[in-house]
Amino acid sequence: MPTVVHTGLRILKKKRVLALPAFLGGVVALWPAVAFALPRPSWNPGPPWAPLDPKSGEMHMISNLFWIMLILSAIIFIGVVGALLYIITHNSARPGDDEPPPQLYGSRPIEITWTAIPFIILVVAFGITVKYIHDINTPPAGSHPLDIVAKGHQWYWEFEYPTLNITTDDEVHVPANVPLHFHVESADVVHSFWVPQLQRQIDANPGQDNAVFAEMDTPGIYGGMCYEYCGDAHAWMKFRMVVQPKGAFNAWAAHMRSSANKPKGGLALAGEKLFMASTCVECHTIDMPGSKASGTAAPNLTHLASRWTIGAGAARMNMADAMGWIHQPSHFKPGVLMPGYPLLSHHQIKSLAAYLMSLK
Ligand code: HEC
Ligand SMILES: [Cu+2]
Repeated sequence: MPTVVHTGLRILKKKRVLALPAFLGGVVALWPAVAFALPRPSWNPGPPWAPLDPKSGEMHMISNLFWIMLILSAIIFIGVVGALLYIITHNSARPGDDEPPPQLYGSRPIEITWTAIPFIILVVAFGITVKYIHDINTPPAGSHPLDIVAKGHQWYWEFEYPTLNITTDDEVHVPANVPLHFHVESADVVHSFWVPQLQRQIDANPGQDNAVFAEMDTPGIYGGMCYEYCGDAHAWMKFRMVVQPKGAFNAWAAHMRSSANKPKGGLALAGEKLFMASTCVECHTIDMPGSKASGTAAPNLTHLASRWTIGAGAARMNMADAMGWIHQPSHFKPGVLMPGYPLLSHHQIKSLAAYLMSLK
């Protein structure tokens, strides 16, 4: 062996050299565990093991299918590895053996057995899968699901309830124990819609109405986001699904239908005037009688301040972040499709933010 290789191997054997890579490897392995163990605000949930904690009829089916397949695979794995170990320990040559062990060729019963067993397993797995796919795609007979359009935009989700006359963004509220029909669409590129605890993942394709049926069983706040890379700010395309008892949901829906708060005076009133006279109205909608703001290229701001975040999770819902957002939204969300307003004075930005914060 050349001396260089020899010395190299000797150095590698010394523990000190391996300590650093081992330490870095440990940090990389622990990182996600620590990150997800840190406390999160209740409105920003989403542990990575969420699919194992289903909270809707549909997710229960998917979860059951996962466990059935896992157990089936585990039985096969243990069977194969067990047989392998048995054969290795019982049939290998021993010291002193001079003949190879007896060889077996062309046994019909064995051939039939090891063809039939996988065939039966696959037929069973196929049958169960087809049944679950069918059940998941079929709303309960005779039910009239509540229609909700979930439309992906670069980079936020728009939610429309055609029968309730509501359009909102970033937060989708749904009643518990009511069948739902999500119409998943896209306004631009391909996105993917998923709340891991509540419904199956599905692509949002432009010009296509992809159906997801689900019925939520436990009120709570559930985290979702876009699961298909869709451009610069993809990682900030978050949303929440708020599952509420029916009464609370109806109250929310009534509030969403009401027109925007009209400031009585002060900064907020100045902000409203400035907003209506600025380019904001080209992209954003504010629902109220005689409103100039009816743009559809951006989130509906009618009840903005009732949400938890600004920019689909990128900034917090408070004065300071609202001001920062108007001044330069790309500071919070690189790539965002809203222009900054660096030429507005501090006072103008403050009044705009005060107006936005009054839109409860
Ligand atoms: C060219 C179109 C355009 C104009 C003009 C525009 N915006 Fe926006 N705005 C957007 C888009 C697109 C988003 C969504 C950004 C995202 O989350 O990716 C947005 C998001 C926002 C949000 C966050 C909404 C939410 O649901 O979290 C606020 C607040 C906002 N804009 C305020 C304003 C104000 C105030 C003005 C005028 C000073 C303005 N915008 C002008 C396109 C625009
Ligand atoms: Cu997306």
